[in-house]
Amino acid sequence: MKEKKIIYSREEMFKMNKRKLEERGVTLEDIALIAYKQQSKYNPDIELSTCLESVAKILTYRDIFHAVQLGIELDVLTEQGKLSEPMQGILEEDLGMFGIDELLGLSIASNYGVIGQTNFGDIDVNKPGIVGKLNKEGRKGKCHTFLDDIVGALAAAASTRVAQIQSEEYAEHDPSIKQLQMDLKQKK
Ligand SMILES: [Ca+2]
Repeated sequence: MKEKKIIYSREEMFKMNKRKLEERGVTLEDIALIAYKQQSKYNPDIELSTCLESVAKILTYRDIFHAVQLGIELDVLTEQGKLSEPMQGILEEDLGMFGIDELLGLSIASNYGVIGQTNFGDIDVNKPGIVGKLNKEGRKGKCHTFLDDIVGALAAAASTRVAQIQSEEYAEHDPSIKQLQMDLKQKK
């Protein structure tokens, strides 16, 4: 039997994630916009491009790749009526008491600690931008049971990552912190 490719490089995982999200009507810019809106409340001088960069980075991680691919696959199979009962009906109806979709989202956001989880909760409740759009589409025949949580979690992760980078930059500008000087060239 011919061996199947199941391990992908980070660049391949990024491209596959981007394509899969786009096939389901979500661009990386849509996700970055939510992260930007969330984070600019605390850091008014952040830029959308920084958020977009974070979204792209997050989409290269293996754990996140598996969560994105699995969640979207389940949505697509549900839309095609290919699951068996009881899951076909539960996912088709986006049963509120189901919760495994939120759990998958939470597993993505948890890569960025408690703040990542809190930011995911905020997006889950308020449904900004593309998350709200997916939610509405879900009530009109499309199945976005997993996708809305995946997208919300990616935005939360990106937003938290931007906050972490900002804190790091802020710390570097603190005059009370002495920078480590490592001149590697002189030490042979
Ligand atoms: Ca959902």
